[in-house]
Amino acid sequence: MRPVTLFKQPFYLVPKIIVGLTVFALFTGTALAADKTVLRISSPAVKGDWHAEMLYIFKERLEASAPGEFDVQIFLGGTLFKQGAEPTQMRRGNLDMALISMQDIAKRIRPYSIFTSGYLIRNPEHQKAVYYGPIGDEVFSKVSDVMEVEMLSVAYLGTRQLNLRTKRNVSLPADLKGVKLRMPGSKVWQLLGRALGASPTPLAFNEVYLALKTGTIDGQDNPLPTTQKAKFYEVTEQIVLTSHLVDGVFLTMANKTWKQLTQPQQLMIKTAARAAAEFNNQGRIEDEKRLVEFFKSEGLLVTTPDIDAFRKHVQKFYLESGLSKRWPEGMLARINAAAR
Ligand code: KDO
Repeated sequence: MRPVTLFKQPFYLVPKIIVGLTVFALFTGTALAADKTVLRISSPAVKGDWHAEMLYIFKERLEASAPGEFDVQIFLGGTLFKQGAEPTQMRRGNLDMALISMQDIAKRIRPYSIFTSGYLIRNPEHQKAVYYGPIGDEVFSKVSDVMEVEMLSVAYLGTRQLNLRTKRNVSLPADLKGVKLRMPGSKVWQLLGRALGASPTPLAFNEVYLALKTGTIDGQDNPLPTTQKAKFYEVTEQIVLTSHLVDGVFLTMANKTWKQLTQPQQLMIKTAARAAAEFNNQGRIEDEKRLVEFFKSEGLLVTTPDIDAFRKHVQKFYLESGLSKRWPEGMLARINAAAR
């Protein structure tokens, strides 16, 4: 009787086959992953904020339109690179994509500080008219030449409003005298803080919550959806609806990465980037309509100052600042006249 031997061979073979298949799958899997173009995106945005969520829409759309070609990896909260470092990291070849701002761009291309002025862009539609028209064509090509970054789409970041740690009567810019207002860390941002009448202090976005909580700053400015998603309302008492900057961020790709792609791939990336921005815009605009009620329900005081007085003060401040002397000839009129 040799029944056992009957099963010997299959039992030996099964583990071998499994090991063999696993090794094969691992190798082919690795090969497939290696074939994909990895696109790493960095942003200080917090999870749940619209411009963070739009990155997942970008990933979804791109990976669906080019199955197996791309592996989009998203890093939020400034965990990969800190706020403001993205353009340099893209130029150095350490990062493929980022959301960058005109304030980032104005650090390298000084005349573009014009796009960072308060009370200039009027609303999200005007913003699109500016950047998806002849002005945008000119700006995008200059940014590509100077900063080695391809501008893919513009996303409405929202309209920036003041958010104060303790209640204060704010009707005019003079009422902000001495208020330690956190602004992001670059010269043009600091100028905006001064133009509003406050004492600006630079701080990275991801440190703002703690600074508000501990009282190292008196306030911050951001669009309402960000003030909600970053939970700044938990550590502040008032929102002042100054509406001082219709803000935007640009989804961008390092030229180093861009140039390695085929034309059809570039087209798919632009299409996905535009769709992602549109998703952001719709969500954010809706949120801005409903959030005043939300903040009130959370116990915050929401006030509206004399916006005309703020507008006049801020515009005069920019025109009289040294920055405006470098603005491109005729650009102010072109921006004001931009329409779709
Ligand atoms: C901020 O630091 O206040 C700011 O709103 C500036 C924007 O340009 C952008 O960097 C944004 O932060 C981040 O994406 C976080 O929302």
